Amino acid sequence: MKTLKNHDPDIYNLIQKETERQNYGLELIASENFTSRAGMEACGSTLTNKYAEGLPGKRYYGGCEFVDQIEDLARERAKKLYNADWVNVQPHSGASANAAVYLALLKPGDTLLGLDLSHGGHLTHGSPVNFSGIQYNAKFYGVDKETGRIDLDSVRDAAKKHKPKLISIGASAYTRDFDYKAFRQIADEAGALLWMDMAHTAGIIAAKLLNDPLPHCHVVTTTTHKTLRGPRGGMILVGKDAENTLGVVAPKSGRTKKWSELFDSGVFPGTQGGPLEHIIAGKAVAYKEALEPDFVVYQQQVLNNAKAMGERFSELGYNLISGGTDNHLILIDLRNKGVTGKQAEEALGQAEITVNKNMVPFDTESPFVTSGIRIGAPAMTTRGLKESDFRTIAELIDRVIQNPTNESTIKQVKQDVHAICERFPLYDFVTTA
Ligand code: DSN
Repeated sequence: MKTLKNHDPDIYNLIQKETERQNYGLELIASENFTSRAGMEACGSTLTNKYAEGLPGKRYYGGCEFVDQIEDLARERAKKLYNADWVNVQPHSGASANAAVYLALLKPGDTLLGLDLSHGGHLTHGSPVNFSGIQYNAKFYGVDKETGRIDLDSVRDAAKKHKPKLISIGASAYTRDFDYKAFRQIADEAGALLWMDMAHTAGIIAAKLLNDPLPHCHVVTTTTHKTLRGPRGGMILVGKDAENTLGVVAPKSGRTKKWSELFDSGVFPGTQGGPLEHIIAGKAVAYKEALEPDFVVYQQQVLNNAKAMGERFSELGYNLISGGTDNHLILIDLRNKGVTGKQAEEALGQAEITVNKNMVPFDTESPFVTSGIRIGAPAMTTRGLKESDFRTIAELIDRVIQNPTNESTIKQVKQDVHAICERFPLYDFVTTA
């Protein structure tokens, strides 16, 4: 970044500091990861200069011959990765992908049914502070108080009671897999459409280590930067069966349209303008990487690491929601440890361990304070850590949580954190200490 260093030292220096923060800290936010240098080069390329509203071959601007090929490659690779019939790689984020799906499928006031945010759901699945809860009539299902798992009978009851037009699956803090076939049966019984937001688990699903939503859902959305390990962005997919067996009537023309056409127009012109072709190129790089056999090895290690960390926390007397994990994250209820999620997040931050405070099901604290923390394995697994390292991480976190205001403990843990980070360098261009 020599040019940036000379041209704008303020921004250059702050980027350096952030790179060092990433390199010398334990990154355990479940939704973060480290994308490849190749992907970052694509994202930092001349493609950022190009307007390309529309789709490959059907643009509203000239000069799109190369970005068309890039976006086509991205689409083909994503379809291969998920065995999808159709994909749109233009959403700027997961929230944008979800907005396009809502616009395509619902009218304002229509009812949707999703997982409660405080039980692990997501803001865009109907939270009252988000457009999805403001614009639509959002109803929720939750997890069972005893098991911490989604109880399908209660989902069925909620679907019968509320008669939603759309049922969403997907979560940002749920540690178990989903039974898509059973959800589809519930949706069919209620006359609802079924949508999976697989943002958190997209990489694990691509590696076929979790159930596949595409054969059962009418539409699937995701981000590209979490377990999938690409650049920040979103994507919408339709599975082969969904596309072939279902037709819908578009409200204006009355013509039978494919689902994909509705979602394409939900993205543009519905909710976005020009696509970010530089990011789409970065996504294409990530899909290529995800199609390599090594990616499955990585995802299996993520699962092994999350499990090992969860087991060590349980041995140390921590209360894991649902008792453990099937995926990349664990959710800990800290109430028996006498600290809130906010206190834990702050104390761990001082030791350069980055986690996020998180609501736990049936939480007694506000969303700003919370009773829990969410801890994920994807980012540190990318750096090469294995099960024994994640058990050590659980022990470091425990030391801080037992002594959240003890400066000497925090200092010692920070030294141990740096020692781990030095054993597993992030990017080879990080040169300063
Ligand atoms: N903010 C993301 C997460 O942390 O799960 C979801 O959008």
